[in-house]
Amino acid sequence: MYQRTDAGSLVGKALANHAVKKVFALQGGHIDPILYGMKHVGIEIIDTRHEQGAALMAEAWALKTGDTGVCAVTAGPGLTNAVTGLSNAFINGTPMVCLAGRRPMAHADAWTLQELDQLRLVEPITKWAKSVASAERAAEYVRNAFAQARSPRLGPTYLDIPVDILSQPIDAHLLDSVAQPISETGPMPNGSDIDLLVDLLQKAERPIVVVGSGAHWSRAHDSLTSFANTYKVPIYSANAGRGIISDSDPWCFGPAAPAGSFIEASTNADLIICMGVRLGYLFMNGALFQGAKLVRIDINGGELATGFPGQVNIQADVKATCDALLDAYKSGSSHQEWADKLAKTASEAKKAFASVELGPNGLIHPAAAVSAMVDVGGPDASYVTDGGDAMTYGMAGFPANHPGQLLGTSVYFGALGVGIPYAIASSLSAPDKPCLLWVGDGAFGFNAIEFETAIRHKIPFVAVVANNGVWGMSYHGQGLMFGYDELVSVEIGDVAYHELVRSLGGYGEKVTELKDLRPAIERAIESNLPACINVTIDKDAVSFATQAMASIGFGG
Ligand SMILES: Cc1ncc(C[n+]2csc(CCOP(=O)(O)OP(=O)(O)O)c2C)c(N)n1
Ligand SMILES: [Mg+2]
Repeated sequence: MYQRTDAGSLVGKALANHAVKKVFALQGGHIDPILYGMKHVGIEIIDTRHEQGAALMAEAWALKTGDTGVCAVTAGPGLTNAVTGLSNAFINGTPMVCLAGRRPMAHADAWTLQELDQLRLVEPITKWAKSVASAERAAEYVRNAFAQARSPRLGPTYLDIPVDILSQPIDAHLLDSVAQPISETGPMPNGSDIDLLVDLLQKAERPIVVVGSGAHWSRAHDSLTSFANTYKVPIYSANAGRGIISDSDPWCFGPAAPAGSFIEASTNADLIICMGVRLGYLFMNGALFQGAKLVRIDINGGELATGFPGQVNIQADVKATCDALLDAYKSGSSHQEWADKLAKTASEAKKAFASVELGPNGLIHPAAAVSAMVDVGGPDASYVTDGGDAMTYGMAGFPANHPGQLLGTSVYFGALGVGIPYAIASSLSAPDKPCLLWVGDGAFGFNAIEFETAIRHKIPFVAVVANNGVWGMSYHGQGLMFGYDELVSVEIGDVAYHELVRSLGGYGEKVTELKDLRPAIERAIESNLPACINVTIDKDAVSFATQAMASIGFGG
């Protein structure tokens, strides 16, 4: 029996005070006291097969719930394996805490087990990185790790505890004085900024609003929806901002991406208000926004100063800004004609997507597979997508009707492999809904062994694999930029992914005909097991996003 009261007990108590219910972890002797500390306060540990999976699941848990995700990894290689997940969260601005083990302080620089300069490793990929200085102060450090993760701009923090400090016995009374979390409030907009925004919105003839992850983290769902319907402004959403206003809302015009009506909207608008959205290559480095007055709103001043400049810059929380705009509403100028025009383009694009069936070689087109998944999953399922071309079709075709409903490969960090860990955390956070993952065959490979984690923990989801036998975005990127006559390192094998999953104890089927796909997905959902539908996809279907990227010199 583990009966010690130690720094691990303080960590467990501090996590419980922060309402942490689940932690994603992979065991190591350097973190055993933390694992026991968490277990003793009733925190469920989802133990993974690779620390990349643990870190990505923690990030996805945060993206789904709006809370702070937590992972725990062991010293040295445990941490190096988590680096991709931490970097992904850092670039995405997702709040999470990575707890790590570390070699004993007393054995520093003496060739002990799993020695590494961990702080220097994580400094560029975390907002805040510290090592606990004494056993008694462990809970104080945990509290700070959460507060730092949730201060503008949000992101991952890192805390390690040298194992000799971690396992040192402490006075049990210290558990009674573990402090409560720091409360959060984002910066409020000031009155003159709101007056200016109201004036701009009234005078504009063709306004649009683009919302990003900042809208998700400020929990702006209700406020943004009321703002859009009151001021009657078309809203486009990106990244974790997808679903902050429901795709089914009449003022939501879908993703801020080269799909639907966004290009028409952004290149013809006279006013573009960006709320909590990072302006980088996703918006063609400013080329899409050239004709409009650009207003940027973000909780972080540094973010406003990065990327292409706005003519008006407001450092404020998205929800607080929408609330203040609603309070200040006087009378609206109607943007109905402009909105109708955009709605027509959006609905034509939707119809075109839905009508696609086969690719140039007569095999299933990725858009058709995505449509089949939506037919079965319906408007409320959890959707995840990962891959190159595959992901761009998923992002264009899946609904985002509520916050966190749709997760995908980070458009800025671009790390393939997030799909399976994201799907596991998605299913875990919304267990009453089916969870459907649309994943490239290349992207599938990185974290495929996490199917075993899902099977062991009984976390069902259906991975539909876009099996085109190539790193498709790379294949077409090279083909479009350098010619299809000479390609390098873009082919992968035709693997029986469904049998791989079956061998682990999951459900699996292979599909080659479009008519068989819907029933196969239905059977996979009914199995209530982690499942894999391996679909033969036409490799010559090249997405619009890949073509747009190749035009600015990116080949996947
Ligand atoms: C971890 C990682 N490695 C490599 C890349 C480069 N890359 C971008 S897209 C892509 C191809 C993705 O292929 P797949 O997952 O099969 O999807 P497809 O494009 O074929 O639909 C590659 C290799 C990356 N973005 N991330
Ligand atoms: Mg592929």
